[in-house]
Amino acid sequence: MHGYLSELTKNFCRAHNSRLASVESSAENDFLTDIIRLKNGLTNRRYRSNDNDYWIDGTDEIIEGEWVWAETGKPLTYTNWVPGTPDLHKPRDENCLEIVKWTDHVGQWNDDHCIDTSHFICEMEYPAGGPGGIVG
Ligand SMILES: [Ca+2]
Ligand SMILES: [Ca+2]
Ligand SMILES: [Ca+2]
Repeated sequence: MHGYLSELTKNFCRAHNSRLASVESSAENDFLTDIIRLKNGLTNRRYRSNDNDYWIDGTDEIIEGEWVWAETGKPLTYTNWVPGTPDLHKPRDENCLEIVKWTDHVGQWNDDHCIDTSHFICEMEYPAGGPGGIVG
């Protein structure tokens, strides 16, 4: 599923009793990484570099360099940045958070332009409180 990181995306998640995913642990990130690998048939081999990555709920749009989960405003407690990110190169332009499927970096995080069209991940709480996700 494709969508702008926008109210449209958030409304899609809400319509499915979920919200844009916040990733608070390596276990949760591993869970999503496994799904992304499965969906894309990824091994560690090269994939098409022009393909889309996956938006999650993080942003530093309000204060540059201070990453928070947009839904709650809480700071990120766990991060999994691709080495060299968040970008120092024009950082003000890249204020939204995505999980990438770049070669050798599948499951790591990158900051990117919020208006880019990409996939996104909604998250829904299971009654047991475990990690859950809809990856579109
Ligand atoms: Ca979560
Ligand atoms: Ca930024
Ligand atoms: Ca970046």
